[in-house]
Amino acid sequence: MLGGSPVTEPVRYSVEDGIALIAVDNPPVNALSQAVRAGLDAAIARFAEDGEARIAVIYGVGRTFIAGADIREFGKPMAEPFLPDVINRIEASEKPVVAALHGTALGGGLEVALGCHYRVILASGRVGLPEVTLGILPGAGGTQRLPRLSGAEAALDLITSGRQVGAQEADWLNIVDYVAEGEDARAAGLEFARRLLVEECRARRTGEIDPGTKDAELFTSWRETVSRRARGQLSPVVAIDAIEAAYDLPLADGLVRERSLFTELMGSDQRAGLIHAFFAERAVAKIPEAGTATPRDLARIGIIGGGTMGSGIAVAALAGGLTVTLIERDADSAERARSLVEKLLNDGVRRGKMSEARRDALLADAFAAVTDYEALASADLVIEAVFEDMAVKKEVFARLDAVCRPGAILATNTSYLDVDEIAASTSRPADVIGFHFFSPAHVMRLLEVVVGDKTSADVVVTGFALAKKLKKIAVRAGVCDGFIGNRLLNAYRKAADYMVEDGASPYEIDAALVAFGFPMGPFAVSDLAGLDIAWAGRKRRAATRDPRERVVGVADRLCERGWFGQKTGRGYYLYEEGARRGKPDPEVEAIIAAERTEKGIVPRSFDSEEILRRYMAAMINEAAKIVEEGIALRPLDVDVTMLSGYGFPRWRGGPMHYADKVGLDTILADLRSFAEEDPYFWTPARLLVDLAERGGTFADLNKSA
Ligand code: TC6
Repeated sequence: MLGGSPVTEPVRYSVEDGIALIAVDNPPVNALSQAVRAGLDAAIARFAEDGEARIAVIYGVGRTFIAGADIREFGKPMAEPFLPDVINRIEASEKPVVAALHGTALGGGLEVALGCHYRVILASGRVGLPEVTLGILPGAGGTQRLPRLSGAEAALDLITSGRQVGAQEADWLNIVDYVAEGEDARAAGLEFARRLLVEECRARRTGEIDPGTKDAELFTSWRETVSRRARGQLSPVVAIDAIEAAYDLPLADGLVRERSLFTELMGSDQRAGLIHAFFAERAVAKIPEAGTATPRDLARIGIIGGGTMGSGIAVAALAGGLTVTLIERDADSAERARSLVEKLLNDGVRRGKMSEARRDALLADAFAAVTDYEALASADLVIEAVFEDMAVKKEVFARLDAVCRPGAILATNTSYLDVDEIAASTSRPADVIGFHFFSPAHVMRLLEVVVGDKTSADVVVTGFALAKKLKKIAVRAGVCDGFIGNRLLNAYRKAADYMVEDGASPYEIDAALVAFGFPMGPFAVSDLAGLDIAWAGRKRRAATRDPRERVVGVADRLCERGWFGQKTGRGYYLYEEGARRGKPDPEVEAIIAAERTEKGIVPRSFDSEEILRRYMAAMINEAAKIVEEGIALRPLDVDVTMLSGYGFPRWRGGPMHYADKVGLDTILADLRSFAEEDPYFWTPARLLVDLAERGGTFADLNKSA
């Protein structure tokens, strides 16, 4: 423990050379719990009374300054003292108060700093107001003080995006006064305070700065841009109203306006959905193997196959600090893979994610594309990303089994195939696992870690360690056709196909789902992914298909014409030369009409509400089966899969969170009524029936798991 007597447990007060040191010590991230707020309040009161202290420094103990409000308190009644009042009292101090920032000063943490009179930050520090990503807005003066320091444009940018900025940018934006070298925020704060004392600097209140005249056009254009970008999410748009109040109202009234908008958002379903997503993304790492096994070393990895997927994985691995050896079948293919990797790295340089020097060093020292499997003899992990065919995969695994060292992990990137069957074809099934990446693999955040019957616990935890290195979110999945994500996709795609055959157009369905918040509808997604991939899957499954299953032939008819989606210029949509957005295609509608006629189906109309109910019921029902079978550990694992891999609108929290909100009894009633037409597809999952009948929720299962 650092010196000083406790004010309340997580905040300590001490004095050194006339400088009051106010230490916030609330691991892991110094969140502003009620005890921290009370502690800060008491510390500032004590500082006011303390004749010995002429200036105060607030700093964070541990890895960060204050990372924001305590999110666990959201949704519960708020307890005094309220953060805005604490910050107002800090700002009102007659003697100067300095914030010494390090780590990530976020949300309420940055708002505390903005209420201080001076700010110093370590060069490695970052700041941001990420509240909109949690469905709220900075509710402790951030929307009023940031524009006063940085101007309207910067405040609009930072607050509506929630993006973090590094120390240097924070300095340019006038958010901080000084960037200090070193690793010690306390020391930097002390040194800065000493300078301020020498220069006889006084308390300097952000709230007293004149924000200047409002540029009404700027606000109009930001409203347009942000409404478009937010696509149904409220908080970024509402945050603009709060920022505008900084120009329309005096500080005190602006703060009241900000608080009222904050309170409104705090009560919203979107806030509940986004907070659920935040905690679910962290909870997915809590897996049974976590406490029982240690990850294996991961430095050198091999990748088999340098297509879109293999090269994307290579780039993600290089960016994560791993050495990559990529194997292709011949020299030309290896050269093509190398060019692809180079192109993706160049894209990273262009977008400012990587320096040219780093790219060059990675290509020269950390990457090789070769043809000889022997190059993998010392690899810690090999990920196979070849053609989705069991025989091809088994052949690759046999070769890996022969060349890889004992203890090397052999992973398949299959998106549907049986990981246990692949593992059984090797002499080391305990070392075999599925790592299902999503395309483009260097961008998409999801990694399904598919655990086979024989996969050992340390291989599983290594999968999670790999995801962390690659800045991805790992979700543990069991073995079944499609694991969590693609199995769900299969189910809701079928529901969409059934609606098409019964009378809806693919364009109506896509429009309904875009209105719900998905970036694209399922038919546009199919066009993007390539209809040929799903066609191959249907052919593979045809022999084992249950005769009771309803089969829609529309996609086959398109594929038979060579219409595979965007890449061929035609799929469900028609793509003009080079266009990424398609247009509805009357010929597709004619093909659908012919299919209906052939089956004697009289088309009926579907409104967007029915489209949504059927689509979501299919998704939720399959998800319930996935949880019931233990393929997903908990409902929240399904939510994270859909949020980070399938474009489910984050502010809706994922399908299971959404189901709880709609009510499981409502979903069950829908399923039972749809089951009257097609019991094979719509019969409700046992788990869903059980939960609905006893008034339970998926959230209950998250808590008890
Ligand atoms: C706000 O401030 C509003 C103000 C207005 C008020 C009027 N609260 O992410 P990690 C936990 S809104 C409670 O794995 P990292 C987290 O759940 C808030 N708990 O670590 C995890 O717990 P577990 C604005 C929190 O090093 C543990 O800490 N602030 C909070 O990868 C470690 O977290 C934000 O939105 C919190 N605020 O990243 C910041 N934050 O171990 C949100 C974290 O039991 N936080 N925890 O699973 C972050 O972005 C990141 O956590 C990080 C650290 C960058 C601070």
